[in-house]
Amino acid sequence: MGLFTGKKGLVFGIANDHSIAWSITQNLQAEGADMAFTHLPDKDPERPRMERRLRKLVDDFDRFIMPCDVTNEQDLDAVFARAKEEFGQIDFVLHSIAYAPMEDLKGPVHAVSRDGFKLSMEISCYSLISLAHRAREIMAPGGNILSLTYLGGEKVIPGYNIMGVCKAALESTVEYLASELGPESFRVNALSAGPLKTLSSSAVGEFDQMVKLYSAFSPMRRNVTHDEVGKTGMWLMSDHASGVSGETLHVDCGYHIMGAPPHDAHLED
Ligand code: 0WD
Repeated sequence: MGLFTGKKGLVFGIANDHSIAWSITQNLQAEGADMAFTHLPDKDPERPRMERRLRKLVDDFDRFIMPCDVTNEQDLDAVFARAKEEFGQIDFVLHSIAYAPMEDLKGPVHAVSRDGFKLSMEISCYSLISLAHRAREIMAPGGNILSLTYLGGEKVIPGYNIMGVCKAALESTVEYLASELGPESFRVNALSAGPLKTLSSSAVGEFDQMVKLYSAFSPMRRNVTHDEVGKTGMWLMSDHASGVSGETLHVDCGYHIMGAPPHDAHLED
């Protein structure tokens, strides 16, 4: 019997096999979770690239797959209506979504466009609110929501720019949602992952430099792995973490505690 035997949930944000949501999904599946997945709607229905990539990964075990652009209310309503139909109630929602237009992400923050700011906040932060609002209607007692964040929401990480502002808002949102949904027995948490090579992170400036910094600065003198983030994400959503809510849990080999480089840090190549 697995930690997720009999548990049902929705996963938002698998773009491909490098996605953090995929690492968490693999661990959920190994523990017996029953899941449905969404992908970004394909622009060309003749060539459904996003759907195909997701299907390749989850085809053997998904309950259903649906397109969902989180900026589209109808898409969101359709996913939750289908989840209610298929599952009755759900036990967890994984929110692993972020976006900023490239020209705004490149920074500086003071030059971000009004439209770029709105879209980045809408997809990277408001989407959690819109998922939570719908999820609570069909969540089983003890259910929970997990979102993904990064240290750039707490401290200035050069190159992270507008996404840092979005993550600060997201982490605050996690706390307000946890406070509001707690009396209904629901938990809301964030996992703050160290830098991992994915589609999204390849758009963030100085990503390779960040990975080097983690290896040199973090207490464990290495960067975190996809599987470590996957395991901890699964754990946070499991009943083993039933007393944890409103938390931003760092899974970053301890990097976030450092205020200055360790004595043995070598930053050269
Ligand atoms: O180093 C990293 N990779 C870290 C990522 C460190 C710490 C946190 N994170 C966060 C990201 O900010 C994000 O919130 O983890 C989350 C997942 O990111 P990921 O796994 O690094 O990236 P990726 O595999 O690209 O998944 C993010 C997905 C999108 O992928 P693409 O690359 O196609 O934009 O977010 C989804 C989409 O699947 N997404 C949307 N979903 C629905 N509606 C939308 C949208 N409008 N926009 C993006």
